[in-house]
Amino acid sequence: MKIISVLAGFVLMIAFCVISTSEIAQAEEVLGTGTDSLLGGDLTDPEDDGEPEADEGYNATFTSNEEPGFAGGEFSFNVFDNRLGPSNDKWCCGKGGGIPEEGLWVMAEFDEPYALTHFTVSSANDVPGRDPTVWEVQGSNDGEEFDTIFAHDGDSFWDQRLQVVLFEAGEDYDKQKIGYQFFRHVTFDTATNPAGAYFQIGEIEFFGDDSYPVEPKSKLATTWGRIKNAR
Ligand SMILES: [Ca+2]
Ligand SMILES: [Ca+2]
Ligand SMILES: [Ca+2]
Ligand SMILES: [Ca+2]
Repeated sequence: MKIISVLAGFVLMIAFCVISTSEIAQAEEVLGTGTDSLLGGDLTDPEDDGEPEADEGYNATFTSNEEPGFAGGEFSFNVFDNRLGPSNDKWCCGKGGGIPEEGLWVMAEFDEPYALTHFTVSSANDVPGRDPTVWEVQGSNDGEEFDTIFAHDGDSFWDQRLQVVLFEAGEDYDKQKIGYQFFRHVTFDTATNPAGAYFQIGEIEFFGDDSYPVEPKSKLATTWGRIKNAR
């Protein structure tokens, strides 16, 4: 009898451990809301001293296929202005006619390759229906052929405005084995696309490790990126 109850207790203990482990290993983490909840010091501006309106003090060159620029509007580079807030602190609100086949993307190019260790993406201040629902973070070493690092197709991650959500390698996407010199965020859909103003992102932070070499086989992997981009 005693052995049976000891065994039963043991089984219960294991079950409890398994359940709590799966809860601990939860996906993406909400860090909070507002500028103060950003991690800060990401690869694009390790010193957090960038002057967005002048596009100075950044360690990356930014490009985008929609509203490239920081100054004077709700342009795409505002995802790198180190701020969460209304109007000029965000990228909003999408091209007329809806999101194009290639998605809406904003890209940061660095002087050297980094393995993406973690990143944050934050919602902006407008209605939740404008938050990305189908989106990817992609890496490249020539700015033309891209590998998909993280992909999401489903509900929005953000349940509050100006909310900072963290995604980590090894938990939310594969631990990276190669470095990339280019990283971009691509949005393929939102809940309100393509009606009216249908898109927004508050801020993006990329963090990486520069000790990873670019592997030659990454050239093969780009075939997948090309198929994805052509869909
Ligand atoms: Ca800087
Ligand atoms: Ca930043
Ligand atoms: Ca701005
Ligand atoms: Ca911003």
